[in-house]
Amino acid sequence: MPRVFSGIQPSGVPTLGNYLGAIRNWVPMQAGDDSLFCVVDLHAITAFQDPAELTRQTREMAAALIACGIDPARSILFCQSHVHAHAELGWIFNCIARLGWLNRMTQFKDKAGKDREAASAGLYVYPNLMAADIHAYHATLVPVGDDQRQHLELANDIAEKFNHDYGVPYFPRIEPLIQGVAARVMSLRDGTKKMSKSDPSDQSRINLTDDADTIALKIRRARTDAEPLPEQIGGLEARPEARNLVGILAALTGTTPDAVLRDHAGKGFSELKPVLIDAMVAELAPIAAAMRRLLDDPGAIDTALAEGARRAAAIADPIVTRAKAIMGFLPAR
Ligand code: AQP
Repeated sequence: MPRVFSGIQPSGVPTLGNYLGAIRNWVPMQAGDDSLFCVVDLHAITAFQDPAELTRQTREMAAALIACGIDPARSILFCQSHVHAHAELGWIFNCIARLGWLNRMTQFKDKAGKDREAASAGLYVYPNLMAADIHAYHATLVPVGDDQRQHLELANDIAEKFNHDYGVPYFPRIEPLIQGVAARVMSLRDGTKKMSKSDPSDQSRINLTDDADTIALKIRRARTDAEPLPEQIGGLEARPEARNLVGILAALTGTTPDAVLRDHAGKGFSELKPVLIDAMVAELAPIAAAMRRLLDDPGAIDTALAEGARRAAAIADPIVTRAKAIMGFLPAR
């Protein structure tokens, strides 16, 4: 069984995009010490986080993962900053990755925006830390949304260069697992932009904590067009918002966009949106309720994360220590 690693930033409330593109796919991959799910708080601070908010959002993210079905007894659920191996291997990888590789990362360009000079250095080297998150466990299977594909290619380039430079096949190749029709859920306001938890507009996304009325309002207001729906997904090529909503409905109902369109061809969004709202509320309401229950006992969340960190460190520490020995660091006594 390959070891699985994936992470999510506590940079806001998890969205429907995080859920359909990543978290939901993690649930069936739980296999004890071979499945690691991480709240990647070191990644979150690549953009400024208010300290009190970071604490709150980290617990909230852990609660969200448990509410979605990640069971701390059937996998390792932990917080990135609690396991020092991540930052240590991240630094080593800063020295392995080439500037030319990082310059090609499209997510940095998107997130840094126009004023690149003002972006944090952490945002720039973020993919190196992400590579360390995975390689610190010799994990080989990484379930992520489509936006992370390029970062995983870089993680493989880093591993290859390390192995080549030191002449040891130490870090294994990793396989991205990008699943399903909702690997990239788009903003409800702009079908060309991905749905993000840190988007300034709350109307652009569905949060896992949104109640039924909020979900209904956001979907009713979601940008669409006045054209009737075609019979096949190819007919939505130039209609990104329409394609997005059809894709979300397909993901929520466990079907394909073409099957959704077979049921709704010739109809408009006034008919599709209520169906979408019902499917979304049915899926998300139990998650929001479970999150609320879990957050009533923050101590229990902290205890689960502490136990997860202890188990994670027991795997990562020897792997990073061995990498340092390969590089010739004088062993610490
Ligand atoms: N819109 C999306 N559709 C499908 N999958 C998505 N993911 C994120 N957005 C979408 C996947 O969710 C996992 C966790 O992502 P992350 O929190 O580590 O960082 P991100 O990709 O930058 O997510 P956000 O929501 O856009 O966060 P912010 O706004 O803080 O940058 C990843 O597997 C990701 O692919």
